[in-house]
Amino acid sequence: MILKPAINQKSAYFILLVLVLLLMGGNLFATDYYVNDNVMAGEMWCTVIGNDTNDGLATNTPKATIQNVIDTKLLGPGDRVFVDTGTYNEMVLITGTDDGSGAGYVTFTASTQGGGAVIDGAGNAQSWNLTNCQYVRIEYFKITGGNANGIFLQGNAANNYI
Ligand SMILES: [Ca+2]
Ligand SMILES: [Ca+2]
Repeated sequence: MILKPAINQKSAYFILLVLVLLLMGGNLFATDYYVNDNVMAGEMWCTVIGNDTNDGLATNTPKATIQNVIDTKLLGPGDRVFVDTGTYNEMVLITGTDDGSGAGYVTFTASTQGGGAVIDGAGNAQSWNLTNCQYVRIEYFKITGGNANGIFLQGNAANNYI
């Protein structure tokens, strides 16, 4: 009889806490990823060259390609992918599976040290392909060599920041 109100109050606080955490949403559980090519020269973050068998979660375990981060991880609001100095010969395809939301962008940030991060689209139709994805931010990249389109947006690709 005495305990019951106390338990109910605890339950109320717990529910309130859960609601606050839910409202904070993706940003609370946001993850940073790191990518580096196979050359160490003027790196901004990474301490070793990249390898797609790495988990990409730390500066000493970077992945080698941006696409491998997208393909092996589930990106969501607030997540950031730091792409270190170097040249990346790939077409980066981002879809709604790995996009952000009104709660936060998925951000791809290039190194601004040394020669920066260059997406070399040679041999690919595009360097970046955003298909049916929203709230993706792409910043500081240098884009070269794309056959047709440096950055290609199609489908419902609104609210992106490039
Ligand atoms: Ca994914
Ligand atoms: Ca590098």
